[in-house]
Amino acid sequence: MTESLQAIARRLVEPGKGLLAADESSSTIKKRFDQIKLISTFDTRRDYREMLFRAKPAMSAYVSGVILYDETIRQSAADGTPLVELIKESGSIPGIKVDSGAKPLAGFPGETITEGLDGLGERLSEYYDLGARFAKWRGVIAIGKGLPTQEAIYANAHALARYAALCQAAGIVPIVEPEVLMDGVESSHTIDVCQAVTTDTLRIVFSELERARVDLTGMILKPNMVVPGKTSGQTVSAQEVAERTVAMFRDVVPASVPGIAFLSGGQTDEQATENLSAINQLPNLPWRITFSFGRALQAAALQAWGGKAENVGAGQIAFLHRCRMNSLAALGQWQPALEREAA
Ligand code: 5MM
Repeated sequence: MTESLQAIARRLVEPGKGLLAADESSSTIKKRFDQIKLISTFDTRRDYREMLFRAKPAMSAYVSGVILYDETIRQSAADGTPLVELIKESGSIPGIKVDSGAKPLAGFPGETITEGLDGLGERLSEYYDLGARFAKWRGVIAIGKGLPTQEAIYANAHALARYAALCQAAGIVPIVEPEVLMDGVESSHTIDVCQAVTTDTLRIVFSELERARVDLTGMILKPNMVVPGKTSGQTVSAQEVAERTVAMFRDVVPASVPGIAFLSGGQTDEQATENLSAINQLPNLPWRITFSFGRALQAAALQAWGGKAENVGAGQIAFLHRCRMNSLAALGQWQPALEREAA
């Protein structure tokens, strides 16, 4: 029986579970592998992702879905098992990044438009056949002098809405990711600026989603948290991040959206977890709020693995730890002492 969009969306934000964003494009995964001095090849990318997807205790207990890159959804483990099967065996849902990246927006220096709409309908049916039940598209909004422009926000929101409508027509749950960067054209902006720009962006995104007749009950929002720019020097508590982020959502995110799954955006692992936990401690949240982290779930595992077969177990333990911490955060139950205990 075909599972409804609503049922898939609800499974993605099941209490205490969240998403693993493992959809780094080839150029991004190369940058990650550079940090451990590992050459990025078809096989090393497979070995790395196989290590994560075979981390059964982490995957089964804490990971509701995995966002894959086009290469990965077609790849098999060293023993020939398709990686998609490993994900499904752990009870997690395979998903796919379907955008083809943020490209310069003509006429708007410093701003980008995410491409990938041409032929998307056909690609989505192929991905469905390959096992994907949800997809992801990331629009990127940069803060800078005079930026973002309304044109860039509208163009990206419009593309996100067209993508989301195509996904739903193909039986695939769209994850709608409008990311306001912590380090865009500049990174010295205050938390006030982040809040104003993110509010504006989300308002326009939801207005475009509604105009495109996207069913909000069959999608997941993947936003940034409201945080200061990376080099602002501003220190804010997790409580403040949480209050500002949730106040913004109450203003602009309809309660019919079943789930919100954050990106980590370059926050440290622990900051992202602490902020998520503070958010989930706030009362009367109409949405399930969880993680869809890339770096904040993978960085420690990547370091522990270091590209060596003998370190697969250590990489999986590091991955399990971050998954467990973020699961607790998704329930509002994370404590700093738990990080120290593990260390
Ligand atoms: C995993 O990174 C994704 C983007 O990859 P490309 O830039 O190579 O296309 C990214 O969309 C990711 O899914 C989200 O930003 C979440 O990752 P972080 O690291 O921000 O939690």
